[in-house]
Amino acid sequence: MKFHYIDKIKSPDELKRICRDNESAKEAIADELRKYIIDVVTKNGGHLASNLGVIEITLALHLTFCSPRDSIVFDVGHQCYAHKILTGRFSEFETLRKKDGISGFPKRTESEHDAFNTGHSGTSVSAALGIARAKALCGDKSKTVALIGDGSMTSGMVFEALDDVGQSGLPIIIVLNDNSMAISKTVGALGSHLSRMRTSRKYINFKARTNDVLRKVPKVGEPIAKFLEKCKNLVKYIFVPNVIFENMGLTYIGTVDGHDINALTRALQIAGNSERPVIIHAVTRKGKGYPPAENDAEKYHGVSAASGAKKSAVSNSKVVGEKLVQLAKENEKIVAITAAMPSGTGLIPFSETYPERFFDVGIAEQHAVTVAAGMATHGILPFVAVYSTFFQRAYDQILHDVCLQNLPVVLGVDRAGLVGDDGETHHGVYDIAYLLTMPNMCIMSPSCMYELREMLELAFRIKRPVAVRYSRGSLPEREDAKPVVFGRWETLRTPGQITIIATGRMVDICIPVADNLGIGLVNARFINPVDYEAISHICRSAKIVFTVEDGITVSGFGARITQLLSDKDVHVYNLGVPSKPVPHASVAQQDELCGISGTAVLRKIKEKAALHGVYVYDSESGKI
Ligand SMILES: Cc1ncc(C[n+]2csc(CCOP(=O)(O)OP(=O)(O)O)c2C)c(N)n1
Repeated sequence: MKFHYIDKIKSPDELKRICRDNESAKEAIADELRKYIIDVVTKNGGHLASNLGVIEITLALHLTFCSPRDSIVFDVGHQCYAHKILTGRFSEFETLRKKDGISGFPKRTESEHDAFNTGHSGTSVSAALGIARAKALCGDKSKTVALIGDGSMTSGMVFEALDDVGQSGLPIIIVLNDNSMAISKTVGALGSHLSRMRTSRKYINFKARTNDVLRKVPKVGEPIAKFLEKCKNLVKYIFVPNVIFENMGLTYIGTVDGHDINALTRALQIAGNSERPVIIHAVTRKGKGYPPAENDAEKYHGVSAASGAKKSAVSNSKVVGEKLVQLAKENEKIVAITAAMPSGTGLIPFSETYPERFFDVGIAEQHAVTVAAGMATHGILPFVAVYSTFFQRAYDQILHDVCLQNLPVVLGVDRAGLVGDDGETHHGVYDIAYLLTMPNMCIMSPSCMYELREMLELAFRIKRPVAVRYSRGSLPEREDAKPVVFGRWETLRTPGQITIIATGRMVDICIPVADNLGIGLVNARFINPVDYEAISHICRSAKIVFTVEDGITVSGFGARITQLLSDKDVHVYNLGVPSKPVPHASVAQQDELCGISGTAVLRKIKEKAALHGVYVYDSESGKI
């Protein structure tokens, strides 16, 4: 692609210089950024609509402030592409989300302009306040800005942060990017409040114009205008729905057209000169400048590589959603809860079939779990569908509100395991480790679609806390799968001197390995409770046991098996995700990196077999 400006911008200073010399350059740069982002995201996959919506805000931020001295914190961070391009990463942007390429989220290790690593919603205001507090302690007068969407504003942590911002009085600047969308439409009372503010603000502007007109009326006009001026605050509080931010101690500026660079720059300058916390309410259009994304911002929130649109293969989430509709038909107590991700978690069919039994609570995973617990105390059977990585937020709620009370809440732990190009903030590799610490928690781990469906059914029957963890994408259909029985594993290849115990997605990877080497393979369908009978059967012949999981090995499933076999004369090796961040790449590349791809598992087994003097026959190479 050919550009006139953006390929030459190596830093925000360069951007400022170009725009100082040429007033019309700003709009041209915005256009070029849009074209470049659409081009790369269509090829590599990534977040499209959100990034197109914040191009003018990003330009205004860099034209007004001096990054990296002034800190810009991106909430979620999925909308940082224009920022990356403008801060010296123009060429690298081609490698977006590719192995060894640049990340789709802010990374402090990638650039000094990335003030704080993000990926999960609702952290920016707390992080910005932390940065501002540190600066205040060090006498540093530079500015701190948080850019946050209206969807992320619904996160509980943001309310905690605003409470603290208000009491701190520190001059942080919050830019609220209000496009009235999270991934889907923003839900909740705050969303409605913002939408009322959008319309009421027009009223205030109208009021100001009325004053101007009145002043021009001879004799009576001036006194009436003055009276209205005095009543300004009164008028505001009568006609504007309660301005929540001002009541919390922040100065509110809004609404501002979020695609008008000059208006944004003016608002940011005013905010930058303030000694107090300020919130700028910018109204934007998600997907701006790309009609398909403007018209269907949900579909274009995240797009897959090459096709430019989401894949249509039958995903685990879709299968879960369909099964849930069927189960809900048979049992009217079943309800479904999502934390702002009805489409990603496959719950759209449920929401359409049973709207009165479907609850989207906003980006509020902690709340989703406790609300489910409350419902469960009154005979309801809630299904809470959340991505594994976001359930991390609800550790205490799962433990304190669900497990200690042994309540029948079913957690649909979606995107469990490695997730690929979103990278380290999005992997679902911790859930086994943290769920294993919880009393009463049953953890099911399907290896194929049949098990996934059966486990969901079982989960509602056993009336206790249950987590069904399923990977991103699609599990295989396995024709020979045996019926699922609570707490029982499935023997796939007869245990011998060497046996693999694999779970979830790893089972399919291990089948060819076991066949190739002629060794045992057991499908650990239940991570808790474990199948003691199967373990003792394995131990009768085993010299070496390999556990394989797509979760962290520290405190994971394998660690549990190692503990259980500690008094047995058997060598146990845990294969899984190491306890360090796994960078963005494809899932296959990440499997390889973590040593859980088919070839890596095979390599490891041969190496350990040789070490312990156990002979294996490699049917592929024909060698012992
Ligand atoms: C804790 C958490 N839950 C869910 C998500 C998934 N997620 C990513 S972006 C997004 C919507 C964010 O909406 P908003 O902040 O309004 O930003 P926009 O995309 O509209 O610019 C959600 C729910 C997340 N990143 N973090």
